[in-house]
Amino acid sequence: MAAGGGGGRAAVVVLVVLVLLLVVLPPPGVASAAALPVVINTWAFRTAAETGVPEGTGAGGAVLCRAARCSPAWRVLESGGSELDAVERGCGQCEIDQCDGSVGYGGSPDESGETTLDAMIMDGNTMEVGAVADLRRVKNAIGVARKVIEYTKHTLLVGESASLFAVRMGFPYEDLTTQKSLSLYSEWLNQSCQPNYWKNVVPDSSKSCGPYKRPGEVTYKEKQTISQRSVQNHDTIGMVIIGVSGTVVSGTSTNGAVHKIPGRVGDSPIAGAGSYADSTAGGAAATGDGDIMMRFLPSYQAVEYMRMGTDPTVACQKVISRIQKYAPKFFGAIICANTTGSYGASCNKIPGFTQFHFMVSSPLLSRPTEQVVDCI
Ligand code: SD4
Repeated sequence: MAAGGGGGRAAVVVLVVLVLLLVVLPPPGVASAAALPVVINTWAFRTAAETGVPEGTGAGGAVLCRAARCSPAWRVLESGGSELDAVERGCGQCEIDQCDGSVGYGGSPDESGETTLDAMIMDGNTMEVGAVADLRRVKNAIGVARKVIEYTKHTLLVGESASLFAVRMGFPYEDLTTQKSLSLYSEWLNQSCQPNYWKNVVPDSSKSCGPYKRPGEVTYKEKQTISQRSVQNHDTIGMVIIGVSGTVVSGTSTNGAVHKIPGRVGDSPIAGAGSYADSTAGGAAATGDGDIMMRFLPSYQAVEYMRMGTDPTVACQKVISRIQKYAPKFFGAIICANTTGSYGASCNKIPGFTQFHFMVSSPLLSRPTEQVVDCI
Protein backbone atom coordinates (compact mmCIF):
# COMPACT_ATOMS: atom_id res chain seq x y z
CA MET A 1 0.00 0.00 0.00
CA ALA A 2 2.77 2.34 1.09
CA ALA A 3 4.80 1.35 -1.97
CA GLY A 4 1.79 1.88 -4.22
CA GLY A 5 1.17 5.33 -2.67
CA GLY A 6 4.84 6.26 -3.26
CA GLY A 7 4.57 5.09 -6.87
CA GLY A 8 1.44 7.17 -7.32
CA ARG A 9 3.14 10.25 -5.92
CA ALA A 10 6.14 9.66 -8.16
CA ALA A 11 3.88 9.37 -11.17
CA VAL A 12 2.16 12.62 -10.23
CA VAL A 13 5.54 14.34 -9.81
CA VAL A 14 6.69 13.05 -13.21
CA LEU A 15 3.45 14.24 -14.77
CA VAL A 16 3.76 17.70 -13.21
CA VAL A 17 7.38 17.98 -14.40
CA LEU A 18 6.35 16.94 -17.91
CA VAL A 19 3.55 19.49 -18.00
CA LEU A 20 5.92 22.19 -16.71
CA LEU A 21 8.48 21.27 -19.36
CA LEU A 22 5.85 21.47 -22.07
CA VAL A 23 4.75 24.88 -20.84
CA VAL A 24 8.22 26.30 -20.28
CA LEU A 25 10.16 24.85 -23.20
CA PRO A 26 9.23 25.60 -26.79
CA PRO A 27 9.15 22.64 -29.19
CA PRO A 28 12.45 22.31 -31.08
CA GLY A 29 12.85 24.89 -33.83
CA VAL A 30 9.76 26.81 -32.89
CA ALA A 31 10.05 29.65 -30.43
CA SER A 32 7.00 30.36 -28.31
CA ALA A 33 5.77 33.80 -27.31
CA ALA A 34 7.85 33.33 -24.17
CA ALA A 35 10.91 33.53 -26.40
CA LEU A 36 10.27 37.12 -27.35
CA PRO A 37 11.86 39.58 -27.83
CA VAL A 38 14.38 38.27 -30.32
CA VAL A 39 17.24 40.32 -31.76
CA ILE A 40 19.21 38.80 -34.63
CA ASN A 41 21.95 40.38 -36.66
CA THR A 42 24.19 39.39 -39.52
CA TRP A 43 27.76 38.24 -38.87
CA ALA A 44 29.42 37.75 -35.51
CA PHE A 45 29.01 41.44 -34.82
CA ARG A 46 28.43 40.89 -31.14
CA THR A 47 28.25 43.68 -28.80
CA ALA A 48 31.68 44.00 -27.38
CA ALA A 49 32.96 42.24 -24.33
CA GLU A 50 31.94 43.75 -21.02
CA THR A 51 35.41 45.21 -20.80
CA GLY A 52 34.59 47.25 -23.88
CA VAL A 53 37.90 46.20 -25.36
CA PRO A 54 37.76 44.84 -28.91
CA GLU A 55 38.83 41.20 -28.84
CA GLY A 56 40.86 41.12 -31.98
CA THR A 57 41.46 42.25 -35.48
CA GLY A 58 40.15 40.91 -38.74
CA ALA A 59 41.36 40.94 -42.31
CA GLY A 60 43.40 44.04 -43.06
CA GLY A 61 43.59 44.92 -39.37
CA ALA A 62 39.90 45.80 -39.14
CA VAL A 63 38.53 45.82 -35.64
CA LEU A 64 36.31 42.84 -34.95
CA CYS A 65 33.45 43.96 -32.75
CA ARG A 66 32.77 41.51 -30.01
CA ALA A 67 30.09 41.15 -27.37
CA ALA A 68 28.08 44.05 -26.07
CA ARG A 69 29.20 47.01 -28.11
CA CYS A 70 28.09 46.40 -31.67
CA SER A 71 24.56 45.42 -30.81
CA PRO A 72 23.40 47.04 -27.62
CA ALA A 73 19.89 46.72 -29.03
CA TRP A 74 19.01 44.29 -26.29
CA ARG A 75 19.84 46.79 -23.61
CA VAL A 76 17.55 49.37 -25.25
CA LEU A 77 14.68 46.87 -25.18
CA GLU A 78 15.44 45.93 -21.60
CA SER A 79 15.29 49.55 -20.55
CA GLY A 80 11.88 50.01 -22.15
CA GLY A 81 12.96 51.54 -25.46
CA SER A 82 11.06 50.80 -28.66
CA GLU A 83 12.11 48.23 -31.22
CA LEU A 84 12.99 51.07 -33.63
CA ASP A 85 15.17 52.66 -30.94
CA ALA A 86 16.84 49.31 -30.43
CA VAL A 87 17.62 48.62 -34.08
CA GLU A 88 18.90 52.19 -34.53
CA ARG A 89 21.12 51.83 -31.47
CA GLY A 90 22.38 48.36 -32.40
CA CYS A 91 23.34 49.27 -35.96
CA GLY A 92 24.52 52.71 -34.83
CA GLN A 93 27.03 51.16 -32.44
CA CYS A 94 28.45 49.14 -35.30
CA GLU A 95 28.89 52.42 -37.22
CA ILE A 96 30.85 53.84 -34.29
CA ASP A 97 32.92 50.67 -33.94
CA GLN A 98 33.46 50.43 -37.73
CA CYS A 99 32.50 46.75 -37.54
CA ASP A 100 34.89 44.78 -39.73
CA GLY A 101 35.79 48.00 -41.52
CA SER A 102 32.71 47.61 -43.69
CA VAL A 103 30.22 49.48 -41.52
CA GLY A 104 30.62 53.17 -40.74
CA TYR A 105 33.36 55.67 -41.56
CA GLY A 106 36.86 54.85 -42.76
CA GLY A 107 36.05 51.75 -44.81
CA SER A 108 35.37 50.71 -48.41
CA PRO A 109 36.78 53.78 -50.15
CA ASP A 110 35.24 54.28 -53.58
CA GLU A 111 37.21 54.88 -56.79
CA SER A 112 37.94 58.41 -55.69
CA GLY A 113 39.00 57.34 -52.19
CA GLU A 114 35.86 58.56 -50.44
CA THR A 115 33.80 56.50 -47.96
CA THR A 116 30.06 56.80 -48.47
CA LEU A 117 27.31 55.17 -46.43
CA ASP A 118 24.03 53.34 -47.06
CA ALA A 119 21.46 52.56 -44.34
CA MET A 120 17.79 51.88 -43.77
CA ILE A 121 15.33 51.29 -40.98
CA MET A 122 11.85 49.79 -41.33
CA ASP A 123 8.85 49.78 -39.01
CA GLY A 124 6.83 46.62 -39.59
CA ASN A 125 3.77 48.05 -37.83
CA THR A 126 3.31 51.06 -40.10
CA MET A 127 5.40 49.78 -43.03
CA GLU A 128 7.29 53.09 -42.94
CA VAL A 129 10.85 53.07 -44.20
CA GLY A 130 13.60 55.64 -43.77
CA ALA A 131 16.73 55.24 -45.84
CA VAL A 132 19.83 57.08 -46.99
CA ALA A 133 22.18 56.09 -49.79
CA ASP A 134 25.53 57.42 -50.94
CA LEU A 135 25.54 59.55 -47.78
CA ARG A 136 28.70 61.66 -47.56
CA ARG A 137 30.52 63.23 -44.61
CA VAL A 138 27.98 62.11 -42.01
CA LYS A 139 28.86 59.16 -39.78
CA ASN A 140 25.56 58.06 -38.25
CA ALA A 141 23.79 56.81 -41.38
CA ILE A 142 21.09 54.80 -39.61
CA GLY A 143 20.39 57.80 -37.36
CA VAL A 144 19.78 59.91 -40.47
CA ALA A 145 17.59 57.12 -41.92
CA ARG A 146 15.45 57.26 -38.77
CA LYS A 147 15.02 61.01 -39.25
CA VAL A 148 13.72 60.34 -42.76
CA ILE A 149 10.84 58.42 -41.15
CA GLU A 150 10.28 60.94 -38.37
CA TYR A 151 10.53 64.22 -40.23
CA THR A 152 9.70 63.58 -43.89
CA LYS A 153 7.08 61.91 -46.04
CA HIS A 154 9.85 60.38 -48.16
CA THR A 155 11.45 56.96 -47.98
CA LEU A 156 14.95 57.35 -49.45
CA LEU A 157 17.30 60.34 -49.67
CA VAL A 158 20.60 60.12 -51.55
CA GLY A 159 24.00 61.70 -52.01
CA GLU A 160 24.91 65.29 -51.20
CA SER A 161 21.26 66.15 -50.66
CA ALA A 162 20.95 63.44 -48.02
CA SER A 163 23.97 64.98 -46.30
CA LEU A 164 22.33 68.42 -46.35
CA PHE A 165 19.21 66.88 -44.85
CA ALA A 166 21.35 65.28 -42.14
CA VAL A 167 22.91 68.61 -41.25
CA ARG A 168 19.47 70.18 -40.99
CA MET A 169 18.55 67.38 -38.61
CA GLY A 170 21.53 68.26 -36.42
CA PHE A 171 24.13 65.70 -37.50
CA PRO A 172 27.69 67.03 -37.79
CA TYR A 173 29.63 67.08 -41.06
CA GLU A 174 32.74 64.98 -40.56
CA ASP A 175 35.49 63.58 -42.71
CA LEU A 176 34.86 59.85 -43.17
CA THR A 177 38.41 59.24 -44.40
CA THR A 178 40.90 57.52 -42.11
CA GLN A 179 44.50 56.36 -42.43
CA LYS A 180 43.13 52.90 -43.13
CA SER A 181 40.82 54.00 -45.94
CA LEU A 182 43.60 56.10 -47.41
CA SER A 183 45.99 53.17 -47.43
CA LEU A 184 43.35 50.83 -48.93
CA TYR A 185 42.88 53.41 -51.63
CA SER A 186 46.56 53.87 -52.41
CA GLU A 187 47.18 50.10 -52.42
CA TRP A 188 44.38 49.78 -54.95
CA LEU A 189 45.84 52.52 -57.15
CA ASN A 190 49.21 50.76 -56.97
CA GLN A 191 47.55 47.52 -58.11
CA SER A 192 46.34 49.09 -61.36
CA CYS A 193 42.94 49.71 -59.76
CA GLN A 194 42.21 45.97 -59.32
CA PRO A 195 39.58 44.85 -58.61
CA ASN A 196 36.99 47.25 -59.94
CA TYR A 197 33.41 47.18 -61.11
CA TRP A 198 33.75 48.16 -64.77
CA LYS A 199 33.20 45.91 -67.78
CA ASN A 200 33.27 46.22 -71.54
CA VAL A 201 35.24 49.48 -71.49
CA VAL A 202 38.53 50.79 -72.79
CA PRO A 203 41.20 50.68 -71.53
CA ASP A 204 40.66 47.09 -70.38
CA SER A 205 39.41 47.49 -66.80
CA SER A 206 40.81 44.07 -65.80
CA LYS A 207 44.33 45.37 -66.43
CA SER A 208 44.47 49.09 -65.90
CA CYS A 209 43.03 52.12 -64.19
CA GLY A 210 40.58 54.49 -65.87
CA PRO A 211 39.28 56.85 -66.89
CA TYR A 212 37.29 54.35 -68.91
CA LYS A 213 35.21 54.90 -72.00
CA ARG A 214 32.77 52.93 -74.05
CA PRO A 215 34.67 51.15 -76.79
CA GLY A 216 33.74 51.60 -80.44
CA GLU A 217 32.34 48.13 -80.21
CA VAL A 218 32.19 45.72 -77.32
CA THR A 219 35.15 43.38 -77.68
CA TYR A 220 34.66 40.96 -74.81
CA LYS A 221 32.00 39.87 -72.40
CA GLU A 222 32.28 39.74 -68.66
CA LYS A 223 32.77 36.19 -67.38
CA GLN A 224 30.84 34.98 -64.33
CA THR A 225 33.37 35.09 -61.56
CA ILE A 226 33.29 34.67 -57.82
CA SER A 227 31.93 37.87 -56.30
CA GLN A 228 34.65 40.42 -55.68
CA ARG A 229 33.25 40.86 -52.24
CA SER A 230 34.01 37.95 -50.00
CA VAL A 231 34.15 36.83 -46.46
CA GLN A 232 37.40 38.80 -46.17
CA ASN A 233 35.72 42.11 -46.79
CA HIS A 234 32.25 41.54 -45.43
CA ASP A 235 29.95 43.37 -44.72
CA THR A 236 26.72 44.99 -43.76
CA ILE A 237 25.15 44.84 -40.36
CA GLY A 238 21.55 43.81 -40.86
CA MET A 239 19.31 43.47 -37.83
CA VAL A 240 15.82 42.13 -37.25
CA ILE A 241 13.96 42.55 -33.97
CA ILE A 242 10.72 40.85 -32.99
CA GLY A 243 9.40 42.70 -29.94
CA VAL A 244 7.43 41.18 -27.06
CA SER A 245 4.16 42.26 -28.62
CA GLY A 246 5.14 40.96 -32.06
CA THR A 247 6.32 44.28 -33.49
CA VAL A 248 8.83 43.57 -36.25
CA VAL A 249 11.51 46.09 -37.21
CA SER A 250 14.63 45.82 -39.31
CA GLY A 251 17.66 47.92 -40.14
CA THR A 252 20.92 47.91 -42.05
CA SER A 253 24.08 49.96 -42.23
CA THR A 254 27.13 49.62 -44.46
CA ASN A 255 29.80 51.51 -46.29
CA GLY A 256 29.04 49.32 -49.32
CA ALA A 257 31.45 47.80 -51.78
CA VAL A 258 35.15 48.65 -51.61
CA HIS A 259 36.37 50.48 -54.75
CA LYS A 260 32.83 51.00 -55.98
CA ILE A 261 32.16 53.44 -58.77
CA PRO A 262 31.14 56.77 -57.18
CA GLY A 263 27.36 56.96 -57.07
CA ARG A 264 26.94 53.23 -56.59
CA VAL A 265 24.19 52.31 -54.13
CA GLY A 266 23.93 48.76 -52.84
CA ASP A 267 21.07 46.68 -51.55
CA SER A 268 21.29 47.80 -47.93
CA PRO A 269 19.15 50.98 -48.16
CA ILE A 270 16.56 49.39 -50.46
CA ALA A 271 13.40 48.16 -48.74
CA GLY A 272 12.84 44.50 -49.52
CA ALA A 273 16.45 44.06 -50.59
CA GLY A 274 18.69 45.04 -47.63
CA SER A 275 15.95 44.32 -45.14
CA TYR A 276 12.21 44.09 -44.72
CA ALA A 277 9.88 44.05 -41.73
CA ASP A 278 6.20 43.29 -41.53
CA SER A 279 4.62 42.72 -38.13
CA THR A 280 2.02 40.45 -39.73
CA ALA A 281 4.66 38.05 -41.06
CA GLY A 282 8.28 38.56 -39.96
CA GLY A 283 11.52 40.24 -40.85
CA ALA A 284 14.66 39.54 -42.86
CA ALA A 285 18.00 41.21 -43.59
CA ALA A 286 20.53 40.42 -46.29
CA THR A 287 24.28 40.80 -46.58
CA GLY A 288 26.73 40.19 -49.37
CA ASP A 289 27.05 41.24 -52.96
CA GLY A 290 24.31 43.82 -53.07
CA ASP A 291 24.70 44.49 -56.77
CA ILE A 292 23.39 41.00 -57.42
CA MET A 293 21.18 40.47 -54.40
CA MET A 294 19.10 43.62 -54.79
CA ARG A 295 17.78 42.34 -58.11
CA PHE A 296 15.87 39.64 -56.26
CA LEU A 297 14.42 41.62 -53.30
CA PRO A 298 15.48 38.72 -51.08
CA SER A 299 14.33 40.20 -47.77
CA TYR A 300 10.85 40.87 -49.09
CA GLN A 301 10.71 37.42 -50.63
CA ALA A 302 11.79 35.74 -47.40
CA VAL A 303 9.11 37.58 -45.43
CA GLU A 304 6.51 36.52 -47.96
CA TYR A 305 7.61 32.90 -47.65
CA MET A 306 7.25 33.18 -43.87
CA ARG A 307 3.80 34.73 -44.30
CA MET A 308 2.83 31.53 -46.14
CA GLY A 309 3.95 29.55 -43.10
CA THR A 310 7.41 28.59 -44.28
CA ASP A 311 9.90 28.00 -41.48
CA PRO A 312 12.42 30.90 -41.29
CA THR A 313 15.43 28.73 -42.09
CA VAL A 314 13.66 27.28 -45.13
CA ALA A 315 12.48 30.76 -46.17
CA CYS A 316 16.10 31.95 -46.08
CA GLN A 317 17.23 28.88 -48.06
CA LYS A 318 14.55 29.33 -50.72
CA VAL A 319 15.66 32.92 -51.27
CA ILE A 320 19.30 31.90 -51.64
CA SER A 321 18.30 29.14 -54.10
CA ARG A 322 16.38 31.61 -56.26
CA ILE A 323 19.47 33.78 -56.63
CA GLN A 324 21.73 30.77 -57.22
CA LYS A 325 19.85 29.91 -60.39
CA TYR A 326 21.05 33.12 -62.01
CA ALA A 327 24.27 33.84 -60.13
CA PRO A 328 25.65 30.52 -58.79
CA LYS A 329 28.84 32.18 -57.53
CA PHE A 330 27.33 35.14 -55.72
CA PHE A 331 28.53 36.02 -52.23
CA GLY A 332 25.62 36.47 -49.87
CA ALA A 333 23.61 35.45 -46.85
CA ILE A 334 20.30 36.28 -45.22
CA ILE A 335 18.75 36.11 -41.75
CA CYS A 336 15.03 35.54 -41.21
CA ALA A 337 12.70 35.64 -38.19
CA ASN A 338 8.96 35.15 -37.93
CA THR A 339 6.53 36.74 -35.51
CA THR A 340 6.71 33.84 -33.04
CA GLY A 341 10.42 34.47 -32.55
CA SER A 342 11.56 31.50 -34.60
CA TYR A 343 14.60 32.40 -36.69
CA GLY A 344 17.10 31.04 -39.19
CA ALA A 345 19.66 31.96 -41.80
CA SER A 346 21.18 30.74 -45.03
CA CYS A 347 24.06 31.57 -47.37
CA ASN A 348 25.43 30.66 -50.78
CA LYS A 349 28.34 28.23 -50.64
CA ILE A 350 31.38 29.44 -52.57
CA PRO A 351 35.09 28.77 -52.06
CA GLY A 352 36.15 30.45 -48.82
CA PHE A 353 32.59 30.96 -47.64
CA THR A 354 30.96 27.75 -46.49
CA GLN A 355 29.38 28.86 -43.24
CA PHE A 356 27.61 31.98 -42.10
CA HIS A 357 27.73 33.32 -38.55
CA PHE A 358 25.05 35.48 -37.02
CA MET A 359 24.11 36.72 -33.58
CA VAL A 360 20.99 36.01 -31.57
CA SER A 361 19.71 37.49 -28.33
CA SER A 362 16.58 36.06 -26.76
CA PRO A 363 15.25 35.27 -23.29
CA LEU A 364 16.13 31.63 -23.97
CA LEU A 365 19.82 32.54 -24.19
CA SER A 366 21.77 33.81 -21.23
CA ARG A 367 23.88 36.07 -23.45
CA PRO A 368 24.11 37.19 -27.07
CA THR A 369 24.98 33.97 -28.84
CA GLU A 370 26.81 33.40 -32.07
CA GLN A 371 25.07 30.88 -34.30
CA VAL A 372 26.28 29.30 -37.48
CA VAL A 373 24.65 27.74 -40.53
CA ASP A 374 26.20 25.74 -43.35
CA CYS A 375 25.86 27.45 -46.70
CA ILE A 376 23.84 25.67 -49.38
C1 SD4 B 1 26.34 46.24 -50.45
N1 SD4 B 1 25.42 44.38 -49.22
O1 SD4 B 1 26.49 47.46 -50.51
C2 SD4 B 1 26.10 45.65 -49.12
C3 SD4 B 1 27.37 45.56 -48.42
C4 SD4 B 1 28.30 44.89 -49.22
O2 SD4 B 1 29.12 42.88 -49.83
O3 SD4 B 1 29.05 45.48 -49.91
N2 SD4 B 1 28.27 43.61 -49.14
O4 SD4 B 1 26.40 45.51 -51.43
